[in-house]
Amino acid sequence: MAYYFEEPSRTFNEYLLVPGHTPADCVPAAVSLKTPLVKYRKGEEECPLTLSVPMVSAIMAAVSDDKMAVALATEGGLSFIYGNQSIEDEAAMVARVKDYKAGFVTSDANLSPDMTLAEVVELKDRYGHSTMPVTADGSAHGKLLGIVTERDYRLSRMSMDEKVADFMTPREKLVVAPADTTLKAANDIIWDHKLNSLPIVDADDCLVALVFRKDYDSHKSNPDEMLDSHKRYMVGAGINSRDYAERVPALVEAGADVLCIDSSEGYSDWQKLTIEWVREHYGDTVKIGAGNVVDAEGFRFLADAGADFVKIGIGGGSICITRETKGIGRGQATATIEVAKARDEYFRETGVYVPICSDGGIVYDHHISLALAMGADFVMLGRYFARFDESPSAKVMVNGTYMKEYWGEGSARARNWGRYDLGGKKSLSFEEGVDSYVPYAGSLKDNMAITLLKLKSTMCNCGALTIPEFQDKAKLTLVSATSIVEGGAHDVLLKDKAPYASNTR
Ligand code: RVP
Repeated sequence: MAYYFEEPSRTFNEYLLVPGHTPADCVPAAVSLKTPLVKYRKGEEECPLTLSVPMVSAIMAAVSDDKMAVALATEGGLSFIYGNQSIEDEAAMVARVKDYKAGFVTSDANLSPDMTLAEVVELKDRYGHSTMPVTADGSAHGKLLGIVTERDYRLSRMSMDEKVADFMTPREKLVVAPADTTLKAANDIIWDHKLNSLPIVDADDCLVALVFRKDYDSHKSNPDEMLDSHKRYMVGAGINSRDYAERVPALVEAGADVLCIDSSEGYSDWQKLTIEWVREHYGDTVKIGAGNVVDAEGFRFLADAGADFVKIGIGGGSICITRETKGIGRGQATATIEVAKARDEYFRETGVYVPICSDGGIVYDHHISLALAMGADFVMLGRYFARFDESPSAKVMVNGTYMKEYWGEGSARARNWGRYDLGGKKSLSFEEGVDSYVPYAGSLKDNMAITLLKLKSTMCNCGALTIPEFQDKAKLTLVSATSIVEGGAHDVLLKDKAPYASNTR
């Protein structure tokens, strides 16, 4: 006979935190959000990899590329570069994060000398940059021939057919600096020569990067930055349970700090074999997470297999339709609570603490607080990060509002069938995700600042200054359907919804 769980499958929306006593010294500024990313012998040794803030970005093409990874590592979280691309492309993205030097910008709007003024204006509108390098082949790292800024052309006086070569500031008039220049030295040159930007060139006079005067203040170091022992940004990478023998070495070589097997359902021999292969070839030096699971059995299987962390969640992602198509999954709150209990039991038995990550289904900022209170060590988010400037997807205007595109890895658009594959004929694949828009929300930095402040404030309400203390002290209650109504604004006429506030008047 089938096994029946006693508890219904519940979501974050069905829970609330009940405040505890807040001591006078328990203020948001005193809260630490540090949390373990990989397993360790708690009480005996330090966790070898700790996140400064408990947020990682999803292993998705619409979310985690090198640009997102740099932005998130700067704020203390970590991105897992998506694995649904060629091994070379994924390794190159990882390498770009490791090579990234704060303040050294690889130009995304570049000109070649035979382009016209019309094309310059078009590129300026598209990228919003007024400084564009001119290289022999029009690429970001071609031989530097000059620079075009708004000072080089006058739209009212010049023909739109005029060639870049005829109005650019040529190479011989530019101040440049060599590739090994530090950010401090670059800024000194900018100040000494009263420049707005400084091209950095290699020994062959090819463009490496640009340093901008306006960025000077924004590159002072951030105490939460996720840096490795060489002061490079840290980055994770997604792998699958098929081509790991080729993909893992390439990612390790490129400098990935941690890997994660990306699968919609991780309680399988395929994951065990993948972890075993990594252990056989790299011992414990390569850290690897596994998942996703939604119950204690699944957790125990992956922990025993040697996973460095375990990811929780099936069917709760905003773009995920796995529960509808296959009838499998579990409410994210219930899954997190049960797996957290299994993690604690495993620790009591073995002395090894295997961190768990609640993945998917975070809609409101307070869902992050709930997931952590329920025992998650960190959370993985897709929709949340997809809304920001730094996500790889296109920003588009839909019905007068800016949106970002966001699609599931199981959608026809991503064609990441491997994530959902259980072997057998590829032609039998079906969709488990959708293609969608999410409202554009601006910069990652601004949004994370608010999210993290809310989290710290909630922790203080519960009398906690650290995440382990929060998990220990949290008191959670289920909510009734009617109390959910009570929890929002109710029985008032909201001003921005009222007829007189409508902009049609
Ligand atoms: P969300 O943050 O709710 O957007 O969820 C993101 C998560 O959804 C991912 O980390 C992944 O586990 C899951 N996902 C990604 N693609 C799909 C799909 O197409 N079904 N699901």
